Amino acid sequence: MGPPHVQEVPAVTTTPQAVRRASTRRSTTPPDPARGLLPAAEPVRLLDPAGTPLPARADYPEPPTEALAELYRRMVIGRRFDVQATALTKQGRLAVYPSSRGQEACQVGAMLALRDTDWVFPTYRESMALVSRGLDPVEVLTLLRGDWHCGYDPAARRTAPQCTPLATQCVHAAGLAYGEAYQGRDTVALAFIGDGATSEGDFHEGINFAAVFKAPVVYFVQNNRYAISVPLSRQTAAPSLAYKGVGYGVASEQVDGNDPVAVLAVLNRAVAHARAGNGPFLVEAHTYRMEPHTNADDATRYRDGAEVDAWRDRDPIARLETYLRERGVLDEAVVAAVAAEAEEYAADLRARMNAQPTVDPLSLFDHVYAEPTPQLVEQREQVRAELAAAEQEGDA
Ligand SMILES: Cc1ncc(C[n+]2csc(CCOP(=O)(O)OP(=O)(O)O)c2C)c(N)n1
Ligand SMILES: [Mg+2]
Repeated sequence: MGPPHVQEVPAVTTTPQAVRRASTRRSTTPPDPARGLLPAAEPVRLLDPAGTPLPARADYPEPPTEALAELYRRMVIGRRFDVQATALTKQGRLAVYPSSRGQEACQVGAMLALRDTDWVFPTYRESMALVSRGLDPVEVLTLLRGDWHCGYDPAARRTAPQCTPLATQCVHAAGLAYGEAYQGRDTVALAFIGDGATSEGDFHEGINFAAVFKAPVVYFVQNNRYAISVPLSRQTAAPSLAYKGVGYGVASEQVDGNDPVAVLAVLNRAVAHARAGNGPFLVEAHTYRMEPHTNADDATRYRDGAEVDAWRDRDPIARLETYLRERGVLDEAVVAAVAAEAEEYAADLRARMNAQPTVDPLSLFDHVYAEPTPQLVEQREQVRAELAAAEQEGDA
């Protein structure tokens, strides 16, 4: 998680050849003809809950060791970030924080499967994913602090603002991905979405458009079993949320979302499928939200402690750590060094979040329209005059 850097955006190449290339690219990973578009009956799993490797699979090869070591490092830092952000709500430094504790394999695995030139369409739950992508954590938390709409530059970071209106990002991702392919670039867009939000119209409209126009989108459903207090059983009667892709002609798969190795393997394939010109791919990750919906929610009112404890035993970080220690990739010294790095990361975040932000009230009028309307110009002038008068009064 180095310093933020600005990703260079390649020049637009709208030649007829480029358009033809985009529309005729062919798959390197066609869907299994025996299964068609159907997801496997069971979620893909490469490690058992204790971290013991399961038999290797030709369709989902294990990612390289270096990628797994990096996955571990970013998951540890991601969890520490998440704990720190929750603490900042209690100190009044953040208005609200939706934790993704327990979902680290999904949050970090998705980012590792993408290139810097790919686009991410996050929801409010994805702060951990964004810091794991290398975005500045203070910029990521700005929206949740409530003093600005979005703290980072979406175009420069190829990361859309975190979406609170459920599923709207599914439509944005389809449009962006279609536009990129149309211009001959092999960009992939990954849209995060929750289990509950797959009931929203925008999810269906977005995935249908992407399927019909072969837009390179990965729809990544984090099924964390709840939409605030509504359990999955009240959300769908389908055997799996992955079936929602099949109806639109989209290859779909289920994965154990607490198995970091499997999450990265499945997303690697999904991204390759989309990048090769086969259209969208839907991945449903079975995972669990360990914390309440946000700090403003009391989860004990709708789920019992035994359920939460059962998921604690499937902790994704412990699972990967056990496996990598067993393989000799991690030892005591590396684990301690990663933990120390995570502490440093949290201390830096604390210090910077504790500095009182100064926001120019007039900036409220910026970025609403490319060209401000006459009404906005008038209102801006009114606020400016009032602020100047107040300042004069203060001086007197
Ligand atoms: C269009 C819309 N309707 C309702 C809400 C209120 N709301 C916020 S989060 C949420 C639950 C979403 O659950 P899920 O999609 O499973 O995502 P999770 O929070 O579990 O990550 C609801 C209903 C909203 N933000 N937007
Ligand atoms: Mg959910």
